[in-house]
Amino acid sequence: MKSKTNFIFLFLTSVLWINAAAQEIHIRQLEELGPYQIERYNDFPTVSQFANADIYYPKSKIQNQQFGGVAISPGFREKKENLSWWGELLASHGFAVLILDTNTLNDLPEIRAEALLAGVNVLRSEGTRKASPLVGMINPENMAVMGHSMGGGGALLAAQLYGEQLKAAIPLTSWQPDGDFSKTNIPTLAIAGEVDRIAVSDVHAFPHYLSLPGNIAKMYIEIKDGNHFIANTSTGQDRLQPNIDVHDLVGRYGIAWLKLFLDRDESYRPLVFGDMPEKDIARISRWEFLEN
Ligand code: 9J3
Repeated sequence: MKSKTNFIFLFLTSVLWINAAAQEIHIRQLEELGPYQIERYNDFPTVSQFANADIYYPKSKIQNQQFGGVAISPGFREKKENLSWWGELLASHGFAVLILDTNTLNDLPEIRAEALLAGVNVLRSEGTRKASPLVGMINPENMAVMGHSMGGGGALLAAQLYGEQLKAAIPLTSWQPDGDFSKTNIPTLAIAGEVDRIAVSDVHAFPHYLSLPGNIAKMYIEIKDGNHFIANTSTGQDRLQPNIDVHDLVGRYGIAWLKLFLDRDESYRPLVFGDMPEKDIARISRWEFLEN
């Protein structure tokens, strides 16, 4: 009897231990480049809503494998290079990613929202254009928008205006005065910086998050000591430089959000809504979510 209890105890603890270990491996795998080799091109038919773009995509060995798509807009006076690391990361994990340059560097969020929708539609049409490297590779149903600052405001506006054409939004240190996104109906992950002096989180990202309705999946992650550029590429440019390196953390949540809500892969749910590892708890100043 005693040994049977011991056996059950050992069995249960080892199952829990194996689960925890598997989870840790899973977490680490999302903090670096993923399994796919990355390809990139920019010679697709032009559209009027943005100037040009880089399209990053996973090189697949599987015939007719389809991927979801993500359109990304940079912020005020920024270029696509300021978000290029997302293109590489997300493509390596199995997404087609279009990062655009706006028509003018000063385009307001409303214009960036239209550019993002056009970007999503470019990805869709690249999936059917005969000469496109992406022909047959795009799942036109699985589309998301992202953006930094005014591009984050644009992503929120696009999510609200065109939600029926999209599956998820990820605004990065979003900027939109008096932004009210209460009509949004797609899962939205908001990333913010505690010491953002440009889009102050208490004025922009946090109220944006709070304005989202209570019946959708939504999450707010605020990076402790993080500036306006924590989710940007580290380019070395003084003005647009992340002050601390949290790409592992925001990258992991970004990938997991898209795996869960674009690809509908439920195995990522614990990575999104489960406990945050201790090492990351220490790096955030505010974290709120509704799972729904
Ligand atoms: O996209 C952004 O970084 C917003 C910055 C900003 O405050 O613009 C004011 C004109």
